[in-house]
Amino acid sequence: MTAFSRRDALTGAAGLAAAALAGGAGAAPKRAPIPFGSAAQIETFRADPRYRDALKRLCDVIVPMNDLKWEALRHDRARFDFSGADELVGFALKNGKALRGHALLWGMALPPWAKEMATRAEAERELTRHIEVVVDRYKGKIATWDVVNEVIAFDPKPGEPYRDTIWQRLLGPEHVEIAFRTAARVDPKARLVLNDFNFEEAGAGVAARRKIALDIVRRLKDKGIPVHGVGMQAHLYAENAIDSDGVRKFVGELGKLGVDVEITELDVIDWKLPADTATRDRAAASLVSTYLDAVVTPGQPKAIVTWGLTDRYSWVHETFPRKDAAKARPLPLDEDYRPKPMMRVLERYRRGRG
Ligand code: 9MR
Repeated sequence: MTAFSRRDALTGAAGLAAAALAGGAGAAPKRAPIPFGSAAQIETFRADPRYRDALKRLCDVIVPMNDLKWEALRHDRARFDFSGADELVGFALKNGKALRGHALLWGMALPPWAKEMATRAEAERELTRHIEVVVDRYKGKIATWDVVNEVIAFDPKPGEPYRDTIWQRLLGPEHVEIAFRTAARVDPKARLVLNDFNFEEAGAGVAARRKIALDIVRRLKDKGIPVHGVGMQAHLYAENAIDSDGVRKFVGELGKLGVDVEITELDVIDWKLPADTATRDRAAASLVSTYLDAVVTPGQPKAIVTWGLTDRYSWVHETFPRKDAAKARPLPLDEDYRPKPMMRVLERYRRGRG
């Protein structure tokens, strides 16, 4: 297989499984099926057999939620700890799932020693070595990497496109290039992605974020550094409208630069919606449908990945607690693993009918 077709297939067996599904009973597919996946949290994966079963049953793609972060791999500076990552990668491969690796460079989830790095040389040495060791270990197993995560400033000021992180402070804008260049050198067949959040709302700040993503991709391409995709996290706030036009234009522009998108961390933050569960579930499904419609109009996302599968476990519970006693319902399955309306929307795309 050529590098292109391998990357293009992304999910191998998983893509074929989705294609087979698309050929099943019911309406004909409108487009190529889009592989569906979820992030998997190691503690829950170990403790809850129903969680493992849901990953097996529903996913084409699995993303270790936290175990490929520096905090997990590098708590000890001298030694890499691959225990959690190996367990999830092994499970995925055994069950014919594709893998996304998250994330080679991030300003957060760093061990204390990494936050104390003091010189440019030290940061470059550690970053390069980290990417060499990690990408090499999973070469041929992890097809896609979030090479950089959340490097774009939250609310960018003119002339300050990058988020203030240890990497930006010590290496300047070059941190992005070093990361992509190193990942490409170690696994030339891997699909390399710039992953970030909030490309979907209206407003000048979000428009600036989209422009910065386009600028980064353009600059990498101009320098001959491989970049294949932009990961749109899509933590969707239920109280905010989707800027469908803005999303369509963004995905279209990326396409012109020769870069695909993928949805990497989809969930719905429902803290401001009324407590009634049916109302919330309908609103979440409708928001996800509006969002995905905008993304697929100009593009064919390589994958749609949710940040967990069941409302039983989600970062949204702690980070966006509701004012009433109701529990957040951010994900496609409810607390008892029953599919919610959002799951039906996702299945449509997985079957090529979205
Ligand atoms: O869901 C993740 C949570 O379990 C971790 O404690 C946290 C810090 O590592 O990261 C969460 O995932 C984040 C992802 O890695 C990047 N985008 C935002 C996600 C939610 O915070």
